[in-house]
Amino acid sequence: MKVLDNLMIKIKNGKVHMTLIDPATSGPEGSALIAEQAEKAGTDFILIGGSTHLSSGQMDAATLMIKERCRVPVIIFPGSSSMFTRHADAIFFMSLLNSMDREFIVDHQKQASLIVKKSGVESIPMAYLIFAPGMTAGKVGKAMLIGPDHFKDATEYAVTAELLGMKIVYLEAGSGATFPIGREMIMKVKEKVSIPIIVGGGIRTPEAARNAAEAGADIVVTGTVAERAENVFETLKPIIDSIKNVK
Ligand code: 1GP
Repeated sequence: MKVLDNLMIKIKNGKVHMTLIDPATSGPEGSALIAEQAEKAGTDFILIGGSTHLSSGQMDAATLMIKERCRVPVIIFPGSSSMFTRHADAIFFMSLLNSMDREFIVDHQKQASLIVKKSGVESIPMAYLIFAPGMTAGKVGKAMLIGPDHFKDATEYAVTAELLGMKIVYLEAGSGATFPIGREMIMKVKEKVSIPIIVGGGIRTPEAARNAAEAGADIVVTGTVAERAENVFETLKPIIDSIKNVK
């Protein structure tokens, strides 16, 4: 089954959790370890990537190790055109709609397009919106950060994504954000779009994850919390359980 079909079925049946692993932080071995524990804790998908530049060789090495250790589908979450591996199950072919620089809206995508198409790796069109505080993703992606009460901007971008045919919209506060995207923001965006919403950045507790899910996030992403955890399973299990109970 295609990754997007699988994801849509999961979304119909409840909330979805994705674990973001950045091989630039964890290395191939560490990435595989996190993935294995995250799978045990009930994560639905592994996202591999981040804002730090990685070569396709580094992406290959980490993805192959992850796939040796767990069966959860692996989706590339690229920060640049070279962050691709044919060993992944899918790629979020994404555009940072609120970037000031066309590089992140369409140029990296253009550079990677022929390789991605030829590889046969499933491509999932996704809009990426970066909110304050934005962190490294906001700086690297030269984002015009969406403020906590800029509801109109956020909903307009999200509806634009839907009308352009994108399958998912990702609301990003930035990895390691001091505060996650607020409830009201998620609710306002959810009200206006019918494509699934991913929320991530700064979610470190079961309460924060449940908040995002209750407000309307279909998919909740956590990254840093697992990278920093002494025990990845013990840390992720309550976070994942907290969203799985939300209807
Ligand atoms: C970053 O939204 C993800 O792209 C995850 O953020 O690392 O803060 O969990 P955290």
